[in-house]
Amino acid sequence: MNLSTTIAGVKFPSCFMNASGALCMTREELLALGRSRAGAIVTKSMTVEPRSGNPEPRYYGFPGGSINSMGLPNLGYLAYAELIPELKQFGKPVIASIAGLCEDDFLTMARVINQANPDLIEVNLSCPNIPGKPQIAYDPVDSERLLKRVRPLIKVPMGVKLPPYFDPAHHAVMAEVIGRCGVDYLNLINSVGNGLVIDPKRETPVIKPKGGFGGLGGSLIKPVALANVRAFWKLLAGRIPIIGTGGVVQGIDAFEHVLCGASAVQVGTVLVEEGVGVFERMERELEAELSSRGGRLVEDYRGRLKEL
Ligand code: IRO
Repeated sequence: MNLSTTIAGVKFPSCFMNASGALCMTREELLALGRSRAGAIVTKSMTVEPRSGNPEPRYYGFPGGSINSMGLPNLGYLAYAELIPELKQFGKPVIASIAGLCEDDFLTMARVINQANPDLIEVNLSCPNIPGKPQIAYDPVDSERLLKRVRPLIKVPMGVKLPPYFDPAHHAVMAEVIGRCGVDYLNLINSVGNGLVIDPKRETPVIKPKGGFGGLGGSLIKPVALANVRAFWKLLAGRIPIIGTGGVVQGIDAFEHVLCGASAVQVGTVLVEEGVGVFERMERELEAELSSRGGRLVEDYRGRLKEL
């Protein structure tokens, strides 16, 4: 069966790929994604300077999902610019994720990363874990200004990674911003920011940064992710392709994202837990799901949720 998909004119051999942040910071991790069945290689969000990130423990997995406050550990954009040509040799799309600590950082990185020619560039407006820095995409005015400044510097398709929104009015405002800024695809959603998981036995949070507050991922956020994919798919009338991220643990979760409007899905928590073998399992599971329904392509089901 063919699980390939196309996003903003770029062909992906499989609709499954890593979520930025999951096993994609070092050269070795990125090469392992290249060798795996992942349909793309997505880099860790990069900053201008290399960063070691927040103090540990900063990631915790539990049965329903995960919490993280990594704090943008990454090699710095110049290192990723150098790696991109090597990553492109795997013959699948390379998505470079950029996350500035201020607006000008996005411009600095966009210029250089664009020169390195990844297949797509993703502007991360939704990191929840930098102490003292709010998620940019929760401010539509800041988001629009930033996107309009960065857009002309990016010649490859430009995506935007958004945080979850919890009110239809917020979906509507951001969909209008996205529609005005030349965005080629959306990635929905980043982790659900500033949750708190505690260990009652030790009477402590499970992670150290920010008093234990961190971004939630995994199964427990799937309904939030699906709602955001669906809301933006409808508001933008299917004109802007969507990568669905959040709660993709089994093939059926990917199918649900597709029904809501996703063209591809990303795997975060369960990739960290299972390693790169997860892509083969997900492919098998989604193939079984599609063939049991008589469809052959992701395309056959995209956006086709039957509302009651
Ligand atoms: O803490 C992180 O590095 C992080 C980032 I940049 C993000 O976009 N989402 C997330 O859950 N963690």
